[in-house]
Amino acid sequence: MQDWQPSKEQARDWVEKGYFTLRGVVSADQAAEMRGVIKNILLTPEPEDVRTDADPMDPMGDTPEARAQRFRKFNRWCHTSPLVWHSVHAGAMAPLAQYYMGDDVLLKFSSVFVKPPLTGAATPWHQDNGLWRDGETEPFNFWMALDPAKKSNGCLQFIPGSHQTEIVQHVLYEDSIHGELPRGRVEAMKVSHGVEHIELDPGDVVCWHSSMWHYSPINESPQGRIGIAGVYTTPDMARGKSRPWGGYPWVLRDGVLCTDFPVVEFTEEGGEKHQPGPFPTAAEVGV
Ligand SMILES: O=C(O)CCC(=O)C(=O)O
Repeated sequence: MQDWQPSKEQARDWVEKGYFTLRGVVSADQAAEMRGVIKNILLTPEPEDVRTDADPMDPMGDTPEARAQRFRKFNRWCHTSPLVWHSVHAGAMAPLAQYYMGDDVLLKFSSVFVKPPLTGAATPWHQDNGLWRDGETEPFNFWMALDPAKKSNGCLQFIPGSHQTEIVQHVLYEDSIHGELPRGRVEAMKVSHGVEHIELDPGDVVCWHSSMWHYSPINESPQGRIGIAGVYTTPDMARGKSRPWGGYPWVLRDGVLCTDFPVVEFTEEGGEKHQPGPFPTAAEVGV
């Protein structure tokens, strides 16, 4: 595995803005292959049998509307696809994982964000650690575009510098699809810090701190916007926590890339357990 170093600009953005972008982490052809694998799953009949789980943070019920919502996201899927796993999470992104997390790295979470043409739902403003509710600020988060991700089809938006805030209590509004940052605070942060649209081409990546405030709007365009995300953590952070979203696959062990497939999961237990409870409603906390 090759070493990786941020450019001066990336290093500065990481500290000051809380995120940076990288171009062409995988080729456009590799991105197209991965998109094909994901579309095969989306287009397979009875997709509820093949891992289109509800967001585990807030199960959305089993009504037809709720099932349709699940298409916005496959949770914890990337390590079950050998192509995606070896190309990205334990592939092109592993040198960055080593640079930021050290020689022992686990994948805490992975998702596919589907955001289909014309119907793709918004992801509300949130901090990833505001959804995890485990107090962790150190994991390293990334999102790779497989389709072009542009303003027109609902690219990610970030509030630069918002990674320096505390982990804010996330709440539910009547129309929330999962916990979200209090809407009044988001409006105030947008005014004080501004918002940046993260436009990416297939194979480009954005990386961010776990406390970063981010969002994506609905997709009103005819262009779909598939992207894959991952969160890296370490055995030290994972140890002693129950892992409510399932096991954490090993990515690097003693600096060596884990090439096993199926993946090998970190299994050590002990210490304090973490099991997130329900989010309070906005009315309950008065926001
Ligand atoms: O793809 C999106 O629209 C949302 C992604 C996101 O919020 C995340 O990966 O944490």
